[in-house]
Amino acid sequence: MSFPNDNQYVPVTLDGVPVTDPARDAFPDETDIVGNSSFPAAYYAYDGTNVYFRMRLNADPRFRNGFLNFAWGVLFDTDGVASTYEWSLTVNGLDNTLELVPNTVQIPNSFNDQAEGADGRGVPSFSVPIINFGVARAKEVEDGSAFGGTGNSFIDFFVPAATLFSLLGITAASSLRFLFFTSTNANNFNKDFIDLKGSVLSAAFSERTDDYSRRRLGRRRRRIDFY
Ligand SMILES: [Ca+2]
Ligand SMILES: [Ca+2]
Ligand SMILES: [Ca+2]
Repeated sequence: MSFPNDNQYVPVTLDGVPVTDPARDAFPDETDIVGNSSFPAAYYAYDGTNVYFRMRLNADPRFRNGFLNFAWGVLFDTDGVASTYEWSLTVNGLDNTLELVPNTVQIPNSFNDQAEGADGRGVPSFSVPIINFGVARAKEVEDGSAFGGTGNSFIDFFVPAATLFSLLGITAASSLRFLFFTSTNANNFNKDFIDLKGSVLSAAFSERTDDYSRRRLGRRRRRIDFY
């Protein structure tokens, strides 16, 4: 299984520019999302088979043949109501799994709204072990970004599109918003959030994916896109 090339990832945007995040607003550095308009903080990609996500981190999140005991992930707004998220996709460094969990009891505009899972106890609807960095990996950035004073790293993870689409109840033509985060564990969003404007969840979600395609009309289409 291979990941897209760097130039196949699409920057996640908000207000027409790539999402950003300051260095050293979360500790440790491995949970510190970083980025500016030149070095986007988050990306996605879709190749027709898998949907990929990428986040720029201050420091390398790997430990031995897995990840440190933190969590890195993305919240999805699928229903167009940006004050709530519907699903979380998380690299769970404690269990070394990649998990997709529904947020069945929603608290509007709360950053402490944990994903209950279909069973009400946080059990993922989809969970796969991370073996040999197969579905989640990290690597040093090759674009030279060095927020926080040293070279940064990307964490990359992906899910099969068929799984993501059926669980989230969407299609490749659906509109999504993303909110990337890091945390102490998979059920507690307490480290870093992308681009937290005004401390309101509804203002922190990225633009809808159909806004990306609209803005790209007339431009050369990327090889990997939601459309
Ligand atoms: Ca940060
Ligand atoms: Ca929502
Ligand atoms: Ca909840």
